[in-house]
Amino acid sequence: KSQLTYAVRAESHPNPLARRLFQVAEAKKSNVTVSADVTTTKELLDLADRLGPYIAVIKTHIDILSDFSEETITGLRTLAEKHNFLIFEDRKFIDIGNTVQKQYHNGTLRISEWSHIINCSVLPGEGIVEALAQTAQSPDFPYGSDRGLLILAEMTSKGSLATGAYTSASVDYARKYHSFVLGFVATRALGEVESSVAPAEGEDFVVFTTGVNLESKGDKLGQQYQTPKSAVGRGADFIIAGRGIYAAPDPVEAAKQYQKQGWEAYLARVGGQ
Ligand code: UP6
Repeated sequence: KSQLTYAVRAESHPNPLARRLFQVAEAKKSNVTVSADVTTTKELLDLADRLGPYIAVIKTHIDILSDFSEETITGLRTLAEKHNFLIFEDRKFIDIGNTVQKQYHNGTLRISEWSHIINCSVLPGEGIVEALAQTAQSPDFPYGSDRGLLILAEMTSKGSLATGAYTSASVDYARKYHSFVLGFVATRALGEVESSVAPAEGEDFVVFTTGVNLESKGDKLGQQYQTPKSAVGRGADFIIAGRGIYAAPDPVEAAKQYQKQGWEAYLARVGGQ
């Protein structure tokens, strides 16, 4: 796990979107990603506007909206600018390269147009990462270096099979496609994981950790939680909380609390620098 501050990482990171991510965290003193798993555009934009000041990233599941439209896209983009946060569409691409290229760029959801960060599983093999990188790095792609990929290297649900060789392959492909891969969705830093690809000098993958909740140990469908402190201690650079924030009696108060705890844990990890 990184002992460097976000400010240092923002200066030295080779990837422009990773630099921006760390700049946002530093500027807002927040490593919180809110998982805004609501089902209407109005609820989504309302949450984004109210929580905007306290978060670094908003994570969407755009395909759970019952009324996705142009208004959703315009609203998200406007609020991302207003509050200086980035957008992460948690689509978890998992298919052959030819299909994911079409799901990512254009299509009904037009994900490439509005989402800075996307993620994929490496279950299909290396080709999925190659395909997404190829689309985003093609000369015709209009959003250039403002887009990046996280590899879903582990999952928080009970009995997850995203372990062992799967997690190792995640690290391999992240290293191989490091110009497009920002890092991982994982429960911990993965620097120690066995990999057949040698790390580049100064390798600095960003770790996003889901399953963060202050109150609860899990849900009835196998979700397993850890606290912000535990997640950041294990290497999370960004903590992702959904129900812990949006389903709290006062989501703004909850967001502030996760922001405080996430930031204190980060300061402790970097040694109060
Ligand atoms: N998510 C997980 N675990 C994973 C990967 N992704 O929970 O391994 C996503 C879920 C949801 C959010 O799809 O959007 O993170 C967690 O929500 P919660 O905090 O309400 O449990």
